[in-house]
Amino acid sequence: TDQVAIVTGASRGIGRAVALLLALQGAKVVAVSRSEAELAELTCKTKGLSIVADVSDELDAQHVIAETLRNFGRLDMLICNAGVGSFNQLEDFASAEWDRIFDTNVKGTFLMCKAAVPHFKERKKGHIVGITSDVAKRTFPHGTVYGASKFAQDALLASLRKEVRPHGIKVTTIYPGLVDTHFNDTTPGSPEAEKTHLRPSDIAQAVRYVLEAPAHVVVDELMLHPFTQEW
Ligand code: NJP
Repeated sequence: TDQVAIVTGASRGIGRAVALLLALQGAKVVAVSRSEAELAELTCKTKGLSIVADVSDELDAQHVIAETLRNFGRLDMLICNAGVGSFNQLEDFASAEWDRIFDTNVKGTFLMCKAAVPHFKERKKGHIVGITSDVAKRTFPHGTVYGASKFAQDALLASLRKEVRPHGIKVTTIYPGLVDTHFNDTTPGSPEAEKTHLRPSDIAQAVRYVLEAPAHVVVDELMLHPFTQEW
């Protein structure tokens, strides 16, 4: 297809795998992150567009949508994937770390959707896919800040689903368990992680699946875990 997709957090991990798969499927992919060199390398493969932007900055978010429309004339899919996390006992979290996590995971999703929805409404068509986490539906020690951000991101997307459905716009939330990425400063590719974690390509396949649903079907929620993960 010649569909146009924005993928945030595309420089590595899940977002990169989603961008590569959608490009392989024939989509025009707009890859977004703060890392110019990684995006340039990715764009060589996707033959799409890359935009250096911070999703937590309103002007950046607006710029991403405007540049997409200027280049391709339309937007079909917005994949809100950019996210950060860290884990600690509550009293050891710096206040600035709360801001970093909420600004990226919650405000970033809000600002990207806010910028995209008017265009989707105009076309009476569009699909927003949010990559949240299984921790949007469970709690655990050291997960106070990250978990709160993912519950908030999940609530935002669930409310938005009801708000935009009358306008022909689909909202899908994907809840991954452990995925082998650079998340929280980890290094992917260890033999151990192969047994305990999903691969970014597993999430990319899930994104492809929900995007390919026929017009009369919407996948509201999709949760995936490594078979070994108890949660
Ligand atoms: O992590 P990683 P994942 N503006 O670190 C980008 C969720 N998740 O792929 O800006 C724009 O490899 C960053 O790019 P850069 C998780 O919460 C994960 O695992 O260049 N982009 C990079 O491309 C998150 O929502 C696991 O630093 C920003 C990307 O985000 C999503 O999966 C489990 C940005 C992060 O790549 C992708 O994370 C789970 C900003 N302000 C949910 N800040 C897991 N890995 O186990 C960051 O349940 N990025």
